[in-house]
Amino acid sequence: MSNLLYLNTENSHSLANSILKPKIDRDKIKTGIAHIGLSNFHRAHQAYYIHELIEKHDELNFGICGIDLLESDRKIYNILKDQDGLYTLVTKNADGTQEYKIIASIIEYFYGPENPLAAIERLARPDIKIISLTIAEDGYHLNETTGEFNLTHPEVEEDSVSKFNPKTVFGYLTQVFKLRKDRGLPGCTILSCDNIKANGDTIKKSFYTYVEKTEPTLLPWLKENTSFPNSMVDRITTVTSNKDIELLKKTHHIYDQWPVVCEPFSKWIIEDDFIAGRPDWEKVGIQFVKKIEPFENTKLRILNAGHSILGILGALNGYKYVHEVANDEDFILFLENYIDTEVTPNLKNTDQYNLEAYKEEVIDRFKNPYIHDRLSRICKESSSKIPIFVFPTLTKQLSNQQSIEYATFVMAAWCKYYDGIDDFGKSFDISDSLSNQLIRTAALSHQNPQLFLEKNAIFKDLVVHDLFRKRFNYYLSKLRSLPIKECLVLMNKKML
Ligand code: CS2
Repeated sequence: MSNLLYLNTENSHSLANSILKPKIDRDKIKTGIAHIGLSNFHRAHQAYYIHELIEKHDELNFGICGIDLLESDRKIYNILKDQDGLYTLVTKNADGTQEYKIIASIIEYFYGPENPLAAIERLARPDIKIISLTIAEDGYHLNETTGEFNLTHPEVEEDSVSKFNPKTVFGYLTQVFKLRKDRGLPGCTILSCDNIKANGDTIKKSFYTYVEKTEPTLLPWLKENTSFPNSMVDRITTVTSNKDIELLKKTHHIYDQWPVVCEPFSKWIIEDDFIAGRPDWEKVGIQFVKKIEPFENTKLRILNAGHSILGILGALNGYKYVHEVANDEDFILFLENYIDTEVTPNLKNTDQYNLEAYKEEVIDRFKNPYIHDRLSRICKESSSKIPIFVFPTLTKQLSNQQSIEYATFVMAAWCKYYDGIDDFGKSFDISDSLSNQLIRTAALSHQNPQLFLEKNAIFKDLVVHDLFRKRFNYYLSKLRSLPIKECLVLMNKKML
């Protein structure tokens, strides 16, 4: 393709005006945030907000230093290095229009596996006021049964021995704060941006547990010099496809090796507890609250659970994308019934969220046919998502002696999902760190459905509920004898 521009600083000056090219003088930006985990989500969310703040409000003190810690992050690290941290954010609207913007807020990047000490040294410098994280649900290493930090996880154990070549975020942060303390430097805020319950409290508790075991004399200093606000993050961000890369070449003559594709909706609510200061995020629409809990519960139990439910049920029917499932009335009616009957009775309307309106908005977002959000993304690592997104609803309903029918049906469908085959006989891939165990126990459940519940520690206390066990057996036997679509039609008519 002629006059194709490789995305980097030099070429960004000659970009066509149609692609909202950055109106930012990057030389003037100072780093104030280090972000661990340069996921698509981070690039569509926090890095976007910081970009807006720099571009529209001249905030120059909170540029981002990106730090990747996983082997699997090598590719994005290399690409960002190649492209001077620039990438294109493609927002796909529900009416088929698209907006493009080159994001310029990531100004430094480090790759832990290549040079852990360089990453530790960078994080220890006092210009960094916030260390934020998107390390995904499984990056927190929580014990599947107790929900507490898993000190016996192999990587955690390894980190406590080989301290200067850490694998986990806990190993890194310990060395970072040890350096800050020894050098008489100030602490900073640790801001979790993952979809886990009380994400700030969780990382704090896990980190303290790790430090207590490995570096106990650091703990009192940490308690004085760090803060851990809870936050609720929201923007559907999909897996980038080759088509997205090609389209950018065609429409804008840009070769961006990894653009990010997301929906127009974006929200971020944070508890205002930043020990070393923060940007004026309110200017770009970020909200600050005293207690995150009602906002977080609503989002995790409606949006994220809704996603997982459409993902699991849809995969059994051979669907590939969220919008396909969300535009199928039988599936969406089931989801609405689940939300109305079993989720919203345990949530509160807030100034921010009218639950009925929130549900409708979420379903409209799922229906956006242009973002092509894959079910495989949604179902990936379900074993660390379902306990956060669905179990609280089940537990609440059980303790209030209210309906558990829809949630239990979903659990039975989740078991069937690990048979790995849809109702048309086509197999699909399963990607989960517990996949061996889940597949094995799903196979055992053909003889005895209870084995799926009993042999997967994630079900914890749910297993003791006779009613849950009975209904699980019942729905699993139905799902193994009827196609999912037929089951849903009957469920929706209350005839199953
Ligand atoms: C999804 C989330 O991973 C998942 O299962 O539900 O990534 C979801 O798209 C985001 O939380 C939206 O804010």
